[in-house]
Amino acid sequence: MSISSAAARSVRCSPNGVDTMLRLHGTKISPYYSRIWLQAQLKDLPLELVEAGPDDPTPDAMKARNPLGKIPFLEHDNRLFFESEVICEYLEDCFPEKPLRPASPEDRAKARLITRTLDLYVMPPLHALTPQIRAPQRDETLIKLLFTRIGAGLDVLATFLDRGPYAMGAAPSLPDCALAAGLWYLPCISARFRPDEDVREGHGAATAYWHHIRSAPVFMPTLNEMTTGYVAFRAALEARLAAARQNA
Ligand SMILES: N[C@@H](CCC(=O)N[C@@H](CS)C(=O)NCC(=O)O)C(=O)O
Repeated sequence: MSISSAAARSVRCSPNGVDTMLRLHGTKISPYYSRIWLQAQLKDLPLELVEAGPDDPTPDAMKARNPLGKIPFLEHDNRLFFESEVICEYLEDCFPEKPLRPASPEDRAKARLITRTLDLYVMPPLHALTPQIRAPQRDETLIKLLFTRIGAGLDVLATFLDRGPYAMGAAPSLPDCALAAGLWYLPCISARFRPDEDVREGHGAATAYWHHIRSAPVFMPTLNEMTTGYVAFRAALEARLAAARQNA
């Protein structure tokens, strides 16, 4: 387990008025972890990053404390919070300075709709592809169906991205954190099947949005850091698999 050295500072949580520590457990190549990391950067929250990947062989007592068995999870003032979007909302509630939720109920509903569209209609078919990566015999019919579903999810997302250049208009807000990390992640899986195709292309406003967000100064350095982390992760994974094949 490694802990980001720069970020361990105490912060004040407005509702209970106590100095407290924010620790985010997970890995930067997780789109769910990274949406919270991006949010913390936009809000200037001093978040301590604790590296704990889903396949991390290091025994991790904190990870074992998530009943969902997933990363990310947030440790705040000795309490644990699960599910990335719940954590993002919790942080907005605790730290209302630099709000990343729109002001009106109608716009909040729209912002949440955009994130839910990503979480319910784009990411699940992408994750369903994962077992096929190393399946002894890939199910090409299923793979085709899942790619169609990812595309359909992106097309629906495009209809909700009708403001621009950010999800809710001129300034970055909470759905941008989810979308930047989620759209960044798509080819990490999809390119394992279709290396010459970028699934983010050909989806109207969703594609235009991706082109904007990937080079927006507030997101680009972090997305680049995620890419560096992903390249290192893949290299280590391939080395581990090669060693296992040799020993078999
Ligand atoms: N809905 C969850 C999804 C989190 C998730 O799927 N995390 C993955 C890593 S990206 C994980 O922990 N997978 C391990 C597992 O499912 O066993 C969230 O938003 O936090």
